[in-house]
Amino acid sequence: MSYNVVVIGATGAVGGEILKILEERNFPVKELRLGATSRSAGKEVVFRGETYRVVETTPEIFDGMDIALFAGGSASKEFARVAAAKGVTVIDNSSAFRLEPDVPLVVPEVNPEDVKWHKGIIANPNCSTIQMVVALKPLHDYGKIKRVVVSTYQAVSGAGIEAIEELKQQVKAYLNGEEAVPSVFPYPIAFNLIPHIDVFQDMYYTKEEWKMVLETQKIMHDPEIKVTATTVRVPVFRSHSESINIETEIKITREKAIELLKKAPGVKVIDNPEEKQYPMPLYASNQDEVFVGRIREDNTIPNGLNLWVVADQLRKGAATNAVQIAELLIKYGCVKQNG
Ligand code: 11C
Repeated sequence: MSYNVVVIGATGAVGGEILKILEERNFPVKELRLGATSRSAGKEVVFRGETYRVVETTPEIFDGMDIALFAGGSASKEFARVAAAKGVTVIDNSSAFRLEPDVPLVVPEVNPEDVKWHKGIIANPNCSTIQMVVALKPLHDYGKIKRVVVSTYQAVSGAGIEAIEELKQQVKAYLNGEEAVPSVFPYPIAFNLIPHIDVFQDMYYTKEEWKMVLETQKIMHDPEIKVTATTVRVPVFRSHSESINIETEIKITREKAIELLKKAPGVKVIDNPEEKQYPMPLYASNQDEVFVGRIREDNTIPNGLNLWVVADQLRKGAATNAVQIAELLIKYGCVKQNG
């Protein structure tokens, strides 16, 4: 069986990855439509050797479609409920619906069954949250995590195609002795770090930091799990890295953590200090696994563990996770066919 699929935001960083991944995973696409803003309408995109013209997103684009993949941004608020009302199953990568009680927030390695209770929209979590929960789930199942302290090192592509260009331009400017003029970010990002992602909210934390708290609790079905985050933009093009400290109810040794993580779906352990082997963004890019290394017990508390977690946030942190959700929906028979 194959499905009519519409991708909204098809020309952006995540939209482009969604198309690549649908193709790579041989997703059963019958008809494909591509929507974007009026600015990107008219652009051409090649999918499975055929050229498709991107059109401006309007309510009509959803007519007769079975699955809508929204890459993120303001189109979700405007059109996701419109699409769902037409019987289209929406997988949404924006933050608009993630905490709505009638919307499952799904990471297939963690809470796959949640897709079954969707009411038309399934939310794809924030990229920083996805890679963290994939790594934490096997440890939580074994030792019950009480508290998480995470600091992120987030690539510029998390902020879109313009941010990638901004880093490239600033590196060139710096090397030419010219001034690096910021536009996407509030300060130069080349040869700098910016401890500020998204807007500031309650208690001087940013929205990105609150996402990591609230989304983790929802995905893990554990409102008791305490998470505190510091999110930082770094001059890396692709793949987010995270330093994660956890405190568990039951002690997890380094050896046990390695054993649990090696068996966990979607995780690849790279942890060989003698050979200088650990995950790094340069090598995680364009891959779908969540890479975990630098696994060591925290000797300042009885049941503490430190981890270093790296993943391609455009793939596992966004597009791959969204396509995996679509595959789960098909597997569980949760997609209405309208075409
Ligand atoms: C970043 N994590 O790196 C953000 C982008 O909630 O899906 C993802 C925003 C989101 O800037």
